[in-house]
Amino acid sequence: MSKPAILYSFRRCPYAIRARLAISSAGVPVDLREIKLREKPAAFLALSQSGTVPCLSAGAEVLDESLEIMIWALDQNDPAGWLQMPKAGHTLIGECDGPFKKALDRVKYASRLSDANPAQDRANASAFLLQLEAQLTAPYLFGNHPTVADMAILPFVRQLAFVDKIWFDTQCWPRLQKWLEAFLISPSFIGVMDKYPQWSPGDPVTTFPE
Ligand SMILES: N[C@@H](CCC(=O)N[C@@H](CS)C(=O)NCC(=O)O)C(=O)O
Repeated sequence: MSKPAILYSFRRCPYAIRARLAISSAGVPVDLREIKLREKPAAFLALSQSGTVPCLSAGAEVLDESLEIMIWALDQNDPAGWLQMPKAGHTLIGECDGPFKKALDRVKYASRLSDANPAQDRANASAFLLQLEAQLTAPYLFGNHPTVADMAILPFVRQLAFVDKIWFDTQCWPRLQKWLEAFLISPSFIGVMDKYPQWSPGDPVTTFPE
């Protein structure tokens, strides 16, 4: 038996959450190493070119991008059919990771910005959310079952929603609100948000999913 892949992760990071969601759906066991971004372990820095989480080491392969990690897991096993997604899903993920993430960071860290413009930044983030609202004619972005796009994007929508939940909940995007609420109470999401102690070299293996 080959050794399980190692996943360096950080519980609250939306990129790491999407990677854990796919690994959990695939049921491909990995050795999870929870790290702190302010205290990155040497073993992680030696592996990750970008120094970002998630980072997966599988044999000779190192995957430094959350989307690659999702595909790596789902290519091995995809019981829920997350890979059955039209091309438009990749476009949506690209918009999430590009302009939306930029707007999200500006909303989230407004107090740190010298040129903060909360109304404009919220409007920029909302443009993507309204696009999702229009797309959500079924329970998920592309029909009745979730795809990689849902699971890649939801952790970022969650992050924006919780910057100011009252504001988020009072906007006119009912399908988006329902989509997020269903995700937040889903066993898939709850199952990847367990807390793990910070990893140190020599610690016993933490198998994820359990
Ligand atoms: N391109 C990467 C981006 C991951 C990323 O930026 N993760 C953040 C945490 S949410 C990070 O590790 N930042 C490095 C740091 O804060 O030092 C991916 O999709 O996996």
